Amino acid sequence: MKPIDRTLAAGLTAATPGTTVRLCGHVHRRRELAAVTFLVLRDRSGSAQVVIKPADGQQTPPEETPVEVVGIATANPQAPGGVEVTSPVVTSLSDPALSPPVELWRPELAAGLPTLLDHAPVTWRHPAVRARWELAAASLRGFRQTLDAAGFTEVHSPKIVESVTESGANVFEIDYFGRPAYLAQSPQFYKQQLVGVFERVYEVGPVFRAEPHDTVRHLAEYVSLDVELGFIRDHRDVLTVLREVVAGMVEGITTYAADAVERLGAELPVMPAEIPVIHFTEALKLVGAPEDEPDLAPEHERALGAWARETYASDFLAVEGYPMRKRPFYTHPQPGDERWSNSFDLIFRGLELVTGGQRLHRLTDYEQAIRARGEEPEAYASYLQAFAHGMPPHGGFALGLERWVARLVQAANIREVTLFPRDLHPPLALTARPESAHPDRNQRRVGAS
Ligand code: AMO
Repeated sequence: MKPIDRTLAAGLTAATPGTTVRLCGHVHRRRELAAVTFLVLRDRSGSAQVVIKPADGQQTPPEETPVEVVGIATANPQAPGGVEVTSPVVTSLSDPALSPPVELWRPELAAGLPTLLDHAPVTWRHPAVRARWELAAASLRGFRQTLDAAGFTEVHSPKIVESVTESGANVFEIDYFGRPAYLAQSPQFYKQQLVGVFERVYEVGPVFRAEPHDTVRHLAEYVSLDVELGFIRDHRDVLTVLREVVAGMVEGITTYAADAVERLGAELPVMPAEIPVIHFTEALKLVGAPEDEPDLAPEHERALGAWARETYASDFLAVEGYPMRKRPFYTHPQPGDERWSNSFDLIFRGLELVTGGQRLHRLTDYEQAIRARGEEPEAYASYLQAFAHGMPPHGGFALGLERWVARLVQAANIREVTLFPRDLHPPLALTARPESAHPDRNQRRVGAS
């Protein structure tokens, strides 16, 4: 891409003193002293100090106004980065900005979650808040790079779908030209079908869950990082790929978001050479849960996370063999004991981050599994076509991006790391009169885990 004639704040240190530079950004802070005004300009790379003297005859627009500053790069050991801009011409690039709902120039943002969310377009501008998404973006780069290098093809599947993929209840129904359809709960059926085409696929995209509970780890729309691959022996092969993918995401962060890591004080996980694995039955014993318990509760996951830390010095623990009765119908049973499945969850720092496993791949097994649920295979005709025409043994997983970042930065609530969260509470834009019409807004998003 042809560079634009513009010096970024972070590049100011490299500018030759005495030369003219042109910076563009928002007025981050305006400090008017008796003899001089300091303007801190913030752009995508960082911030720079601009010194305005009365003789310069310049007005300083209010904080957050976007501006162009043309001036002289001047060495000053006291300035951040050792270089500042003097004798500037400051031009507003828009109308004067309204005073922001929170003081963005303070190093720490002193705002509660409701303020943060209700003013998201402005509060995300704070460098420490922005850094959270920088971790997400760098993780995505690492995710893609790892899979591209391993022969995967990136795909995009429809988000308006004809059937429920995960479980019946938590689905958004929509009107599709007079017929019922759903917002996709996952790309599950499509990624499997595409294994028949590409053998190895991945998708990064939104998924929709009409989760009726208001918790700190559930969103109604989140970003799902989906992977599916053919010719596996069983779910352990999938776990091997998962380990490499998560290692690649960590690598992406260290390569592309080192500043964000430092700003947030985020502790990146050290990847174990192999992710420790325990069976579901063993996990229940470890946490003292009854042996007929069908799933792990959040407190069980926290206890298992602590156990993995102590026992293996690992932030990760895979639990395999979840009961078949709790897993979706496409799940492959555990050979030799069909009460259990060849599926797993990956717990990261005490929170379920990933679900994955081996899938059924024979048409007859699907027909049986669908009938066992009291449904008819015809309802899944287009999905089942792939199996009728030959599908290899395959499996995959899905990782929730927001949960990943939430655990990296130890966020108490997943909404803190989500750009524009969708949850039980209607978004501002969909409400008639934002604050007053919704007296519950300030109490929202405080649910239990
Ligand atoms: P599952 O439904 O367990 O599996 O979802 C996979 C991962 O997605 C994240 N996640 C969520 N994140 C935020 N809000 C939610 N409401 C939410 N629900 C799930 C979690 C979870 O581990 N098709 C399977 C995956 C597969 O087998 O490939 C599936 O969607 O991090």
